[in-house]
Amino acid sequence: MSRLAACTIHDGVAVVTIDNPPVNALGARLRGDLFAVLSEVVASPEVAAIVLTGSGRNFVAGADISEIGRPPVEPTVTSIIELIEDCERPTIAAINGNALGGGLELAMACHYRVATPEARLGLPEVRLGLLPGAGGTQRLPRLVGAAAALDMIVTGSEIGARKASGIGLVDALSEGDLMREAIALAQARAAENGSHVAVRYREDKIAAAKRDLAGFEAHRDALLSKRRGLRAPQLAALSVGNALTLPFDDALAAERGFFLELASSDESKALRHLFFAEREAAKLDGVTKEAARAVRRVGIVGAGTMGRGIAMAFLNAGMPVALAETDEEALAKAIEAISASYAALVRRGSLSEEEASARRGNLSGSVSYDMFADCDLVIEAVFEDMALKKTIFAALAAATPAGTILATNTSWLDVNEIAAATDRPQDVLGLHFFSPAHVMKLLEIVRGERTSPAALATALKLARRIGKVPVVVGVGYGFVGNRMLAARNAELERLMLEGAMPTQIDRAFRDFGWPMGPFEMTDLAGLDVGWRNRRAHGKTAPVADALCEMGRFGQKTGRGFHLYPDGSRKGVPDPEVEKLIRTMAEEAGIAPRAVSFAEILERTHYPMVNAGAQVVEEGIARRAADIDVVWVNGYGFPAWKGGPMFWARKEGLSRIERFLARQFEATGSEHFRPSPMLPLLAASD
Ligand code: 3H9
Repeated sequence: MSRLAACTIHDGVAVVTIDNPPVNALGARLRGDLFAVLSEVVASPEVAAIVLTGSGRNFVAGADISEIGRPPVEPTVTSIIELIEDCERPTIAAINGNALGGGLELAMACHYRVATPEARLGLPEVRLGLLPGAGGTQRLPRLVGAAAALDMIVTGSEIGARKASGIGLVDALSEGDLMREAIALAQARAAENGSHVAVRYREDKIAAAKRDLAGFEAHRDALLSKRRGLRAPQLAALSVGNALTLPFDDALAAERGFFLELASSDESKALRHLFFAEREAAKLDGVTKEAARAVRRVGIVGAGTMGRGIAMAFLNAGMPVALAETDEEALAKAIEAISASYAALVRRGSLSEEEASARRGNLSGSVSYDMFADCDLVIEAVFEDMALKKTIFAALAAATPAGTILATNTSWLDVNEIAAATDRPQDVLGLHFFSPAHVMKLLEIVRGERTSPAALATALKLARRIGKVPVVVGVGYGFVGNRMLAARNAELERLMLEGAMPTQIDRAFRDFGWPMGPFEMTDLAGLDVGWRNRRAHGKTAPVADALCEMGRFGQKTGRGFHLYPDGSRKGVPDPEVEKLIRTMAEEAGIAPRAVSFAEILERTHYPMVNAGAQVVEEGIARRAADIDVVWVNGYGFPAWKGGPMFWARKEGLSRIERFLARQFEATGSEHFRPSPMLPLLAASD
């Protein structure tokens, strides 16, 4: 078996290279090889200095996430770090790419760090519900100061090498040949013959932070106030604070204790589940990355809210976009609105004028589909009308050469029927964006019966290029997300009539971890949208319909399920709505009663899970974990609960099944009919 770490000697400098594709994660086998190589090098009298580097695009992407939570296997990352740190000869990390988590901790064990300008550095552990567990919370503040360390560790965000060099994390940037420069630095430092101070002994930045403890605490509290209820950021901040108050080794021991606590927490299990689920969701049997076609220019039909958001998603990724509308006025309005969005970002300082004008320059428009002739992908984003969509697709197929992918942004409709309106269904698929399309991460890629592997490969590759998290789903009313959303919301009207007021229901959802409750969400989106849809399909929702008849369309009219006084965006309970609900309940002969938060959650979330089981049963979702990715990235399901299907297993599938069966027997409502797939989810991913 080949070794995952190897050493070569260059004029007395030992270059130790880590080679553990795909990302050089510090799994048990690599740790064993690295420890063995380093032990030899450190003991060798021939070696004047050591350079540590990675092969490929990564220095080291951190601990092997799949091993976290398992019993530790020697040698640990900490023993490797001690080996490097105790070395009296100069040690240099040559950072050739991502140095993340345990990877950056390894680099900080070295005396010096040289990086390529493209390298990215960070301690993203909190994103996995962890904290840096190999000294990161102690060494980073010693290099960059306590405030900058807090920023990086509590938010988990990475920084580029230039910024890292500005704050003292990197000693030198290598604009040329990294290895040559790292070896030259190693030789120069070795020739100095002086002592090399390990990071753990550098106290000047710690002393500076101690002089302004109040400033540190204020900064910490501001960062934590945005992350209430999450354990990892709290412990991470506490651990950085220990750098100012405890001796190094005591603070290190405390960090270790926090790491072990977090590694077995539900929060971390959920976030690690999502890490792998997102990567699995982007893979498809029989579809290789190589099959993807090049996409140089994207066309969009329909420049309403969705069309504009989709256009911005591509413009933001530096891609040219051609926008089509039915008349010049609507087109001009859309182009103007997109320009105004960029101007607002420039005013706020989050976008440079140069970048804004590059994005505007990439946008063109027309009322004719002729401009789509040189597009590689055209996305239709008009309203949900099957006849209209079919007409558009027939016209698009005629206006574009074979091979141009034709996508619909439909949220509900049958992609196979739309594809059949063209003479090349193999080029047709669904690209379901979520509003606002340039912000929300999720992209449901809807695979039609005849969609070609090449079209799917292209969509998957493109999704990553524009920063989306793709999930491939099958054709079915509402696909995965909206189908489950309908099930989640099916009991809301009934709950209100039984006595749970909108404010109470929203509160129960927020307490669960949703960013907003279902009525706050509807008030934001506008009640009229659902009302129009219900009328079109002969459906009713008595309370919501009555509110619409009163002209209460939500935030935009200042009144919906809640009241929004003086243009406020935060709703307050409205006695008029509560009175209306009580009157309607009385007319329907429903006696009001106290409804608990637990009941609200069971009657909304269990049917949602049940619908999730149904979409797996029907093959619309390939696996339960895909559903979790959909809900966390598209609907605001709390990531630290891992998504609805992960959460359901924790909640107890048999408990959910029993509840549904009881409700189904009592009410006969279809959304309560337990899916036979439900108990099988225990064994699925
Ligand atoms: C840590 O370090 C704790 C320490 O403080 C404690 C030490 C004691 N482990 O994302 P990609 C796999 S916690 C295992 O598609 P990219 C990934 O699953 C860790 N596997 O590539 C995928 O596998 P597959 C802190 C990992 O180029 C493949 O590699 N570090 C790991 O778009 C390619 O991944 C992090 O949180 C890992 N650490 O992005 C960094 N990383 O092909 C996590 C990746 O089978 N990683 N894989 O699906 C990343 O952010 C990105 O992967 C990275 C590359 C930016 C590195």
